[in-house]
Amino acid sequence: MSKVNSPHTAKARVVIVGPGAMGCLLAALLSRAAALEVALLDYRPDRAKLLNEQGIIIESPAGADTVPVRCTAEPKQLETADLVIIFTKAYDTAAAAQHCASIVGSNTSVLTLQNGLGNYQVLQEYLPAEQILAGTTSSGATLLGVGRIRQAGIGRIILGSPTSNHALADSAVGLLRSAGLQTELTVDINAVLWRKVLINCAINPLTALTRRRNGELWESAPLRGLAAQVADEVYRVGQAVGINWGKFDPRREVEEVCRATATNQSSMLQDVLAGRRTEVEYITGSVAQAAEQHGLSAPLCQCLTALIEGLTEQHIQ
Ligand code: KPL
Repeated sequence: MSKVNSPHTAKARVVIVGPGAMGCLLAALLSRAAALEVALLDYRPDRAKLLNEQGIIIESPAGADTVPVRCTAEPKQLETADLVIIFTKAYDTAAAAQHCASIVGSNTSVLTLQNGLGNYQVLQEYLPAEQILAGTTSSGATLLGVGRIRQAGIGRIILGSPTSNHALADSAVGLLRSAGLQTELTVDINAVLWRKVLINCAINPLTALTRRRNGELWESAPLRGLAAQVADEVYRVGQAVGINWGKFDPRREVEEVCRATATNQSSMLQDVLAGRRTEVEYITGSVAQAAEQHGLSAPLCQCLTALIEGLTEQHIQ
C-alpha cells in the first residue's frame, strides 16, 4: 500500500492527530502552506476515508471553502513526521500518543495544543519526554459535521518546552510561522497553560450549563459575577501551585476572551449539545485536584465539575 505522504519530499511533514473542530482548522490552515506536507491522523477508518475524499470545508459568511487534506486512520501509511500536533480531546491523549508512536522519530517534535491540564505529562509517559512541546491557541472553530467547520477567528499560538528544550520549541515556532500562523515561544509553558485553563474554567462550564455563547455569558450580570469568581479561584490555586501570573489580570482576561469570541459556542457547550463527553475533568476538575494537593479547596471548580458531570454522565462509559 502506498504511503499517504511521500518519502522523497523536502517539505516538512506535519501530522495532526484528531479531526475535531480545531484539528480540522489547523490542518486546513497548514495545508495552504506550500512548504509543508500535512496529514490528519484519525482512529476511525470510515471518518478518515470521508475526510480524504471530501477535504475540510470551512464555512464563513462569505461562503464555503474546501481544502483538500490527506487523512488516514492507519499510522503505518505515514512517514516519520517533523512535527506531530495532538488535537484530540484531553481524555484521549494516552490513546493518541500510542496511535502516533510509529511516526515519532528521534527528531520529531510532538506538540499538544489541547485544552486542560495534564496533557503533556500523559504524552511524556508514552513518548520521549524531551521531544514533547505544549502550547495554547486562541483560535476558535465549531464542528458542524465531519470535516465541516465554522471558523470563529484565527488567534495566536504560544508554545514552549516543559523540559526546557527551547531549541526544539523554537524550530516548531519557525515551522508554524512559515505557514503564516502567528506563533510565539514561551520559556514558561506552565504559566501559559494555567492562563488558558483559567479562561476555560470561567467560560466553558457556565456556557455549557446555560447554553449561552461566550459573549452572552459576559452580558449577563449574574453569570459575569460568577465567571469572575471562578477566575479568582483558579488564580489563587495557581499561586499556590507556584504559577508566575505576572501582570495577568484574571477578570480582565476572561472579559477580553468573551468579547473576542462573542459569537462562539465554547467547546464544552458544543460537546454538551452534541451529546459528547466533555473535558471538564481536565479543566475545572484538574484545578480542584491541584487545590486539594496543595491543602486548599476550590469549591466553585468542584461544583462546576460535578454539575457538568451530572449533566452529561449518561455519555461517560
Ligand atoms: O478555548 C475555548 C473553548 O471553547 O474551549 C474558548 C477560549 C473559551 C473559546 O471558546
